[in-house]
Amino acid sequence: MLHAKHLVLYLAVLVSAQVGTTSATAQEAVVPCAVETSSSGFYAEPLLKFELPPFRILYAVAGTHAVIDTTDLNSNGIPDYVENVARQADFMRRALNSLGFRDPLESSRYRAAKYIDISVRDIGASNGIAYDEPAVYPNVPIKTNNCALLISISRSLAVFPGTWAVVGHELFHLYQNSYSMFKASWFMEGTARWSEYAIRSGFANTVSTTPLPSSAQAMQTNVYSQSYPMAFWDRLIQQVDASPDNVIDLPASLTGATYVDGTPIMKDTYLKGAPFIQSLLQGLESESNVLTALNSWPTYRWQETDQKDVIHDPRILKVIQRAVRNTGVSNAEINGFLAIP
Ligand SMILES: [Ca+2]
Repeated sequence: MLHAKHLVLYLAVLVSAQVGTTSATAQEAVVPCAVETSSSGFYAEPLLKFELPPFRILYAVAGTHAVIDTTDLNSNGIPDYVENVARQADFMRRALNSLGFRDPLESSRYRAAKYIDISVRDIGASNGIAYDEPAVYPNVPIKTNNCALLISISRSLAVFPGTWAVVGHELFHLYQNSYSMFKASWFMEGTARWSEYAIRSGFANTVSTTPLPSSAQAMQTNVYSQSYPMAFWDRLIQQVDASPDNVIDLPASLTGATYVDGTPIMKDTYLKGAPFIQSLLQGLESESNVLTALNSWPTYRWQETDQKDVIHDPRILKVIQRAVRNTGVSNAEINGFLAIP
């Protein structure tokens, strides 16, 4: 029995290796969009829509989901709040794509989606929420029966846009989800917080002086069990990206992008670790495909509990360690981290 089981697992790995390297057919199959036949998409009509393709900002100016701040400096009839949500999303998408990240709409998982819909609405105490399944909403005419990814942004962020980066943060979640099915908070929130620094001042959350973990126990305590283990991510990125100036090179159309009131979206040109994070996401995509095959899980349809299962934590660590090794950086601290099982 054991032999038979091992054989099955081995064959599964071979199949997945083929999918990943030689057979384009399986990877390029478009996964059909879910159809939410009975859902109102969170809203009662009528809704309003502001388009900055591929983004569609859905909002209301009356009712329980109405945008609170209706300032309209450019007098185009659209609350600047709504335009600025679109502008931050558009900036973040173009910045990430310029840095070499793959657009979610170009990914195998999300190829059926045509738009990224951002609902500005009442989401209680949350500032933003990213959803990982694209959908069609036949009961919401303003969505025009098109398959779309979905983000919700609070209608009442204080003094938005100011120093907010929540729209960019939620969009980065769609990038993460387009690469892999892993949704461990320590990885998802940690690297989404990292991405905010494409918008926010500085190159990282903190200049972390806390050495990297060097044991599985330290990973468990300081990283796996945390939602935002920024000391870990900041330290890792500062160790593997030795660029002295921390400047990212983006086109003037991005560095000069502004909100409606003329303030710059990008607060400075500093960011660290973009090639590393990109390499990490690519590694997680391969690992995600392997695990799908190993477990015979439906492609891009893992159970939610499997997506968040802590059993994957050491596997995600292996992918991080591989990405670190590929940077070629070597010192006692890095080597200690790389030795964690
Ligand atoms: Ca306006």
